[in-house]
Amino acid sequence: MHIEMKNTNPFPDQKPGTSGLRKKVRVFLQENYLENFVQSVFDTLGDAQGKTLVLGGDGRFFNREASQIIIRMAAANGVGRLLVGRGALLSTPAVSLVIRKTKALGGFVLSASHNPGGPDEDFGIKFNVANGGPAPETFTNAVYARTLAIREYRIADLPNVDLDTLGEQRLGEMTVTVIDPVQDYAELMEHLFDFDRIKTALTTGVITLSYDAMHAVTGPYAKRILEQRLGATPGSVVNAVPLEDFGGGHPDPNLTYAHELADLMFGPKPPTLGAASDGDGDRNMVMGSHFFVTPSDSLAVLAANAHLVPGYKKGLCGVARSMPTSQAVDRVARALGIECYETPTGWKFFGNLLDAGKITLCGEESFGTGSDHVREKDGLWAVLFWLNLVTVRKQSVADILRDHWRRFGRDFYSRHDYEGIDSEIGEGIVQHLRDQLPRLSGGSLGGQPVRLADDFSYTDPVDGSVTDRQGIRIIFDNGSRMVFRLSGTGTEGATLRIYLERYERDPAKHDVDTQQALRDLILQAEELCEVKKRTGMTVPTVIT
Ligand code: VG1
Ligand code: CO
Repeated sequence: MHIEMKNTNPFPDQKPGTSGLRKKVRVFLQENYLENFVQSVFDTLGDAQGKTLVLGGDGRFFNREASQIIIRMAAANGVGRLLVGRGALLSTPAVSLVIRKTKALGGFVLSASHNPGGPDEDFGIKFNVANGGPAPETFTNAVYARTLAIREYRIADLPNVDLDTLGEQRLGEMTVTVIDPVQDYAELMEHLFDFDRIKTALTTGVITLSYDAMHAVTGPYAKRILEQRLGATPGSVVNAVPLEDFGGGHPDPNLTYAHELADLMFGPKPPTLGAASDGDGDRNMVMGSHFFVTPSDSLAVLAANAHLVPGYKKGLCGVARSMPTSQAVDRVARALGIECYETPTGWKFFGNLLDAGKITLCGEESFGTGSDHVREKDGLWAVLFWLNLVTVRKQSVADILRDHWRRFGRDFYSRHDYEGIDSEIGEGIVQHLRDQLPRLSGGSLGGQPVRLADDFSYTDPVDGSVTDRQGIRIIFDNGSRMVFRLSGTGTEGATLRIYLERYERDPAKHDVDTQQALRDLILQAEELCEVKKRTGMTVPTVIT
């Protein structure tokens, strides 16, 4: 095997965001762009000699070509064994699982997640470490520093590997094993959930299901598990073939982008459960007949009912949520007498808590839920959890939620996104908010006393690392909150996210429309951050 040392020049823009490096495909297609980043990961890893790595992606445009490049670079960097999903496909939670199961050094996930795909759209790459989770900031910061200094990379002069046939191939000193992307994952799910009971409910028609894979990576997983293994009626899984451009859509499971599913669930004959997942399979949206479950509520319901599911019947050791996620799960944790941790946005912050056995379940408002079974959020896992719950509780999704609110109260919650803002204007909005913190802290807004106004800072309780500037939060005396932050996953300009939350104890008021219930807060938040004045936008791009 001939190893080439190629000269290169650094790119200034390879700082990983909330979840890896995401750029337009045309940026990734620049000569040496991908290679620089991958070599910087190898340089940061240190000795990969003889070690095992995992590689897979969500099937978007450039997934296969990028995989071939990474395979040749892995060979040149001394990797002993590389496990690749067939067709270069692996969902994000499946990568996490395979890393853990094979005790690999880590793995590359090729995905820009919920961002659209295709030649004019987005591509992304993320490195997960030995615990199966996204690399922590110490690692990604070191990779970034390396990308700014890199002068050469190593690549083996080898032909393309056949990625469509299962089994082993020899590549110089390295073994490439093409694995079935679904098998390990399906086995783990069978372990965690009551497959027999769910199967009976599905095959007897007690429960009906529609799952929208959005032409992204979970199609093959959902077909195999939901239809073939659990007996859901053929056709229950729709848009199941992964496409390079996701059929032209945003593979983002929310009411705006998963409108096909939303129309069905709010239509004349909805199934018991409706669900969708994103590009790389780590997000989930759950709906019942004529009912949308907010991700924050979903996390709270899973926590409150976990003991009903085989994999969690011993109870939970603790839970965690990202800071902007609603406080619904906090109420459940209090009732269960367990700890609830509040972390910055991004799954990497849950890793230490999971590894240390401090939490069993965790989640984010952005349609992400997961547990200690892997170190990523897991879309299909959440759907199976819900399937298990509706089977055992013999109630509709809506009734499960209404019961939950009666017991714990309801956290009305919504996120308003303003996309494609000029970056400087976006930064300006956040700075403007920061400037007002001293005035707000201990003061009032719209006549309501403010209990706390700050820019969220997190000290990791396991390793003591501090991450600051994670979002402006304004918390009122009555528990209502507004949070502002800029997205770290976009590839064009800035996206401002405004998160709004109000608690309502009174069951007589639980059926109010969410936007109506949050109206005052929404108006105050818009005025405070001056989003309309500064951007000229009159309405949010997406409301979830
Ligand atoms: C968004 C979400 C965040 C999530 C991240 C990655 O980040 O808000 O909660 O962890 O996407 O999800 P941001 O910085 O744009 O708000 V995924 O499914 O893209 O891996
Ligand atoms: Co994702």
